[in-house]
Amino acid sequence: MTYDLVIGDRAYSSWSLRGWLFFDAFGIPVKLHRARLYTDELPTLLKQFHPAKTAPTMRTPDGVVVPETIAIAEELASRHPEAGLWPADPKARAIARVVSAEMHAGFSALRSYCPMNLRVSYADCQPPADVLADLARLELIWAWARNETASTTAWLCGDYSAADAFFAPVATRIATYNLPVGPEAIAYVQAHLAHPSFRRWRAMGMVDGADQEFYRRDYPRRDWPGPTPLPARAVDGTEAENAACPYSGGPVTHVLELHGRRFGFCNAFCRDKAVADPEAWPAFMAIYQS
Ligand SMILES: N[C@@H](CCC(=O)N[C@@H](CS)C(=O)NCC(=O)O)C(=O)O
Repeated sequence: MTYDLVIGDRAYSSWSLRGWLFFDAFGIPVKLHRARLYTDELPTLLKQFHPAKTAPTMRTPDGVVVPETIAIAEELASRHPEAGLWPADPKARAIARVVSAEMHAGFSALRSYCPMNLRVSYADCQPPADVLADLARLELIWAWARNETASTTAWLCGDYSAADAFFAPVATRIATYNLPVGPEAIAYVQAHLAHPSFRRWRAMGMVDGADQEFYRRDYPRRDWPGPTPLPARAVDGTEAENAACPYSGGPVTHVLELHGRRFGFCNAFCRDKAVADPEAWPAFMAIYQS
């Protein structure tokens, strides 16, 4: 028995990203159930998770249904104290909880004007005053958390904690919409974009279904400001250096090419998420570097 987690489209579902980071970034195994937003997939799937209405929703190995991101974080932290979702130091832990709670309840102007979209980056979105006010508040509480906890890492309260997972989607909004923030906040955004779990989520989000029209904006585009992926591409055929898929060990059915070399995978999604960001996948990089 393991945890189950209902998620929405990876490119767009900011709350799903948070819920998933509580597992992936803290080494807790989970089985995912993905439903496409703006279809009946999510309500249909959630019938098995009564009384949940939103993604993410977790089911614990003993069968308790836990929707609401903050409840998922708290429940996992209680059940897995060794995973370090909250800082061990009492003051840092309190501060991590404060900023997470404010994130869970607030920043509605930023969230509605700049919905998360991991597939694009815009040069400018002309943020209105209420969005700028949300950004100012974010910069204030991020600096406060860092100062109060004397954090010497890239993160808010020492080591990466659930508080940082709560702000990962906000960091991506700053990246996607090129929002005006100071150098400390930009450094924090860059740390998120380079975080291994986040890179894996975004790589999957790049290939996780068609674009959702609701998130389309006509702002001028720029390149994604995170790490530049290695130049892989999907190719036809099944001929590859490796006989078995690096993730499942299954037979090769889909192939990518990287720097003139061919590597195989057991299905299109596994291949395409590696094409999107090869370095995000340690099992793939192990065969690439061997
Ligand atoms: N307060 C909830 C918000 C979750 C939420 O709004 N999730 C969105 C996807 S990002 C959703 O499920 N939307 C579908 C709907 O509301 O019907 C939480 O903290 O988990």
